[in-house]
Amino acid sequence: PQPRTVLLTGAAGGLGTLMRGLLPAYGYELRLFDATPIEGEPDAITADLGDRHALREAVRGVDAIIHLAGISLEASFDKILRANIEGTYNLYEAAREEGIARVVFASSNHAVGFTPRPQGSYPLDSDALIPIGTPRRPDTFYGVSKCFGEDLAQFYWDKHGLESVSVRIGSCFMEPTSVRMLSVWMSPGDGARLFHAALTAEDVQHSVVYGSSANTRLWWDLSTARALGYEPQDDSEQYADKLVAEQGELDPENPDHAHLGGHFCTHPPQWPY
Ligand code: NAI
Ligand code: 15L
Repeated sequence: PQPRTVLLTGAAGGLGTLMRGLLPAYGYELRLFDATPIEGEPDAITADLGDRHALREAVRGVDAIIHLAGISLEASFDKILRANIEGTYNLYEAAREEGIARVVFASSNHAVGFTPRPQGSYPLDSDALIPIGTPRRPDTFYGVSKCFGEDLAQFYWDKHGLESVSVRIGSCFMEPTSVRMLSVWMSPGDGARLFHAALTAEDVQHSVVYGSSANTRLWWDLSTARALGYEPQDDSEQYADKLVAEQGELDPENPDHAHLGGHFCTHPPQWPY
């Protein structure tokens, strides 16, 4: 049966706010969790992922979890360690203790960000698309933390039978704002469709999927997402003329454009940070 009550961590963030708007239409009752208070949501749980007691109470009694909370961009290793590595461990451990059946984990394309960008004319041939099993090549400490989260999800399945879907999200915003995003954009509507599929597909064990719309300029293989029942409805191509006119096509000579992760591979220029 479809899970009914879902804990949404990171509910105050950009993606959390979009999903708060869209997921209730699928019949979910959301319990909200974030370190940042959410205006107009008096029942939201305001707590840090480092607070194991609060996390365990937050998890208690839900049917599933969508885990979005964490640092969503590059940061110092110490910050990433606390929020994304220890925080995701705390979340999984609370889920195990409370017998939660499934976690949908917000991984990122930056887990494979140093993968060379596929070249060729769009749409790419299917054998040019980056497969889900491509070796992981994180482009940041942030990307390393997403690799850790995927491994933790696999470990909790193998060790404890706790199922997960790790979604390597591209860019989920209202509209794409760069030429790179034309390839990796996930419309909010498709994001909700993919989370719904990840919550309801049977026997997912630990599945890893790319999260994007059916973009004409797609770089990766969506077949593991489609295997969950995901049917993307959107394509970023409607934004292509405007973005290409403003920014030009991706430049093979520009290091910011050489890899899947874009400027995450080249930023920040100063080390250490
Ligand atoms: P965001 O930065 O807007 O939201 C993250 C939320 O997590 C914030 O509300 C923040 O308060 C909360 N948070 C951070 N550390 C916390 C902690 N220690 N305890 C409790 N709450 C904490 O990020 P966004 O864009 O909404 O992304 C959500 C998730 O999806 C993140 O895990 C991000 O890495 C992942 N993701 C998002 C993509 C996107 O396109 N929006 C692309 C790829 C991955
Ligand atoms: C991510 O992982 C970030 O959380 C998001 O803010 C975007 O930068 C996205 O990747 C992207 O690659 O565009």
